[in-house]
Amino acid sequence: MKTLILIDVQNDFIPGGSLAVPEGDQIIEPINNMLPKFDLVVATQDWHPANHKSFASNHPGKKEFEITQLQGMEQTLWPDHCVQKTRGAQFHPNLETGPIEAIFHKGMDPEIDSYSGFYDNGHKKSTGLAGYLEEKKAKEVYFCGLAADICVYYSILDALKLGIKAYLIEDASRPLDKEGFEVLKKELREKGCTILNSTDL
Ligand code: VGL
Ligand code: ZN
Repeated sequence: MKTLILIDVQNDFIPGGSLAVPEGDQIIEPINNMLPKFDLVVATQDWHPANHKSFASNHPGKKEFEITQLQGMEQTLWPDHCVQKTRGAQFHPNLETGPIEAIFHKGMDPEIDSYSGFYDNGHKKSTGLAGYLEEKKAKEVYFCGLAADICVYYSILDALKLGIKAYLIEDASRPLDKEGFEVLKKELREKGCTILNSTDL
C-alpha cells in the first residue's frame, strides 16, 4: 500500500493566509501530479477552536512568534490560524481532493498544540492515524505539505518511531524557516527517512 499523507495543505499556510509558508502555493501542482502514483491518499487538517492556546491572541500582552510555556512544554505563539470551519482552515482550492480517502483533524483541544498528524505535542492523545495506517497495511508512507519544518517534520518523527518506512517529498513541501529545515532534514535522514522529489516516484 503506497500511501501519501498530505499534511495541512490549508489556506492559512499558503501566501495570503494568516500563517503563510513562503512558496506554499508551489506545492499544489506537484501534489496534484503525483496523486495517481499512490494506492492510498490521506490528509491532515490543523483544526483549532478560536480559543486555542497556541494563538498569541489568547495570551493578553504576548506577541506573535513569542515562545511561552504550555502544558510544561515550550510553545511558539502563532497568529490565529486554521480556525475550524473558516476559509483559512479549508484545503487550498486548487488541491485535487478527490483521491483523499480520510482526513485526520488535529489541534482541537484548546489546551495543547498538535503538530504531528499522529499525536498531540504531549503524546497523550492519538488522532487515530497510526491505527488507520496499520489497518490499511500501509508500510511505506510518503509525507508532504506544510509546514515542512513543523507539522511534516513532527509527523515523520512519529512515523519513524512507529516503525513505518517514511519518505519526505521535498518539492511538495515548504518550510517556514529554510535554514532551520536543512538541519532537520539531516536529522530525519539519520533517523531513517528517505528524502526525494515527486519526479523520482
Ligand atoms: C503548523 C504551526 C502551527 C503546521 C500548525 O501545520 O506546520 N504550524 N500549527
Ligand atoms: Zn496550528
